[in-house]
Amino acid sequence: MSSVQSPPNAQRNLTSIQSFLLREEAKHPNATGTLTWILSALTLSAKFIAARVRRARLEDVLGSLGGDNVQGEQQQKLDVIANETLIRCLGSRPGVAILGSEEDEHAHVLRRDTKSDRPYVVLFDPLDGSSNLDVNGGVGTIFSILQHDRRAPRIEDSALQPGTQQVAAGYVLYGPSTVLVLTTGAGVHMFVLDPDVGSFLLVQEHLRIPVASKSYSLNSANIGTVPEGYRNYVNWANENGYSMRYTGAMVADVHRTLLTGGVFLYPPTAKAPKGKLRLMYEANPMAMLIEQAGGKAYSGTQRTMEQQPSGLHERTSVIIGSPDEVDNVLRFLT
Ligand code: FDP
Repeated sequence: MSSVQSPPNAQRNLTSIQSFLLREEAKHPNATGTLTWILSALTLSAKFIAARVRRARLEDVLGSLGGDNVQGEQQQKLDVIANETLIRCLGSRPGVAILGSEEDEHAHVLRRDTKSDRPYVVLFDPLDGSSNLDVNGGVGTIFSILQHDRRAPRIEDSALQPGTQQVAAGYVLYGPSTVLVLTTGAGVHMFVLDPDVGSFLLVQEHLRIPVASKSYSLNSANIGTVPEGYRNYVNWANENGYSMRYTGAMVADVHRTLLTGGVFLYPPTAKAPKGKLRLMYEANPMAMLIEQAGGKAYSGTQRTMEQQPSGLHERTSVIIGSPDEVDNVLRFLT
């Protein structure tokens, strides 16, 4: 009698992001489930945005709307679609007190009566790297989650907490596949959207960034106007056999750096003297992810997540990646 053979992958369990989140929640007996609900709203938004990005050329939603956002940057049609999607998905969750988006000047206050519980603040860049959209390049969504700070003088200011206070952070990369990378403070986990099933499936738990890799990522067209230390680092790296990779979308560049190592840099420039990237919904969440994966994240010589923010759209410089490569850059800055 022939025995029934297991398929080759039978040992590997299939885990959807929902079951992963429930499993994590069960590890914390006092958890209310609110954070799980918020993360599930983010995964729903990601599926929605992924579908619109994939069909963008067919649905004629590429190109700019003709207006600028609060950053003075041209708003793409898909920026607006992604922003509305996130607000619609998150706005209905009772555990969210405040939403802050790159696309909107002021934070959205959804709940003022927060005396009896401790709801969350969710900050996001709905579609990062949107200049890549028209050329079918990688773009992404970045998010940061904090607990609502009732002590803030104005409710909107509850978002202005240093990155060390984040309870969760992540990004979604809309590339050849849609990848979601998440941390809730206990490691970094990666999920890939199975478009046929409509579910994000766990592909790797406890990702670790390589300790070093001879690769740097920056817009080298700015090299003439960055502080001298960065120029010296780049010269040193070029003399030492490094390669340079830069897509122009932070999510894609940080994702590559997380998986293959190296350092991603956006230094202060003449055009952006404080740096170009936004502290609250770009630098801080990426810093939390990279640190959770064993890397480092600095803004100049200060740890990114220790900066005290003063505004929702505040900008910062960024040096983020493999611990040894970040140290190599810092050696030239001090
Ligand atoms: P974009 O303006 O296209 O949204 O968030 C800002 C950002 O992209 C990052 O994703 C990216 O790393 C950086 O700006 C690119 O800036 P440069 O074009 O100045 O290199």
